Amino acid sequence: MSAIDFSLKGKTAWITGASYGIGFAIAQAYAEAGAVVVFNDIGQVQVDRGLAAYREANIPVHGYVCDVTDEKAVNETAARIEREVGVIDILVNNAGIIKRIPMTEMSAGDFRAVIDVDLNAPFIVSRAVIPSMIKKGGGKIINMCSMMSELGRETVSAYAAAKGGLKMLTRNIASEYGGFNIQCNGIGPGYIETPQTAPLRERQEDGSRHPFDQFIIAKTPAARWGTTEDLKGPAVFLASRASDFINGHILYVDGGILAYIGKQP
Ligand code: NAP
Ligand code: GCO
Repeated sequence: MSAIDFSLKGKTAWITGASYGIGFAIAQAYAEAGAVVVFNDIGQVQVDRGLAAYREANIPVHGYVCDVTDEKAVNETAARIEREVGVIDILVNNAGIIKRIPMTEMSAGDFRAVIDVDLNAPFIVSRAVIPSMIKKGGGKIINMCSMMSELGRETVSAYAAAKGGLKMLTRNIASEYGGFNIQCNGIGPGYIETPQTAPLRERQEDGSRHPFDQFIIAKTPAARWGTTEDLKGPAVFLASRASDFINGHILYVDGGILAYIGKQP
């Protein structure tokens, strides 16, 4: 049996919004797997901060300023990456925001802002890279989905709508471009320790755990939050030849949350 090909050697990977957090960890894993790594962030300050962090971690990367919701900027950045680095073989639509507001108190502008980053942007960026992937003979697109691609909860209506839509966009890209040897899959992280979830883990004044923190511990069979390290292997797998016959799949990396009714209080 031939060796299973998890290598990303010779591939160019663009991870959006990867100055820190999950995107940074995936960029690190891809560099370690042999890929040439590209990331973007919304402004020069953020990109410079990211470049410093990558240098600190001894990870070679190319950084670009690009707001993923800006169609013109995305198309120009995709073309620039292709000129300066190479055709994008692997795209990870990682950039995302969340606004935790009860729906009846949320403005339509706030709702649209979340949809813009978490759903419209993966469409815009994927559309910018697919033509060159087709010319090159194939590619990998990985969309950062969520527990909220499957579940709702209070205060995250916009985010759940976006991530549910992103699940179906993933399946549709797989359906429409699978014939061009493009595999489009999603990763659905559980609750991961990053800046995005920091408010849900803040210690209370009496030093006790945040109620939501305790809730997630009870909802997770592993009785812990995930870390960005937990996402590295799944991300490399979905970017590698080892997953060439997987398409339209959302790989939940959630410690078992979706399978578990939760620990009895
Ligand atoms: P994070 O810590 O908030 O980082 C998000 C990144 O996206 C930041 O670098 C941010 O840059 C960037 N970004 C936001 N808007 C952007 C825009 N318009 N253009 C370019 N970059 C933009 O988030 P995370 O926890 O690492 O999550 C990364 C992805 O995984 C997101 O899609 C999130 O929804 C998803 N996810 C997270 C979890 C979790 O538990 N953490 C679980 C499931 C899914 P700036 O800081 O400069 O704005
Ligand atoms: C929340 C959290 C979640 C996580 C993640 C879970 O407020 O419920 O932010 O949405 O970010 O998406 O998979």
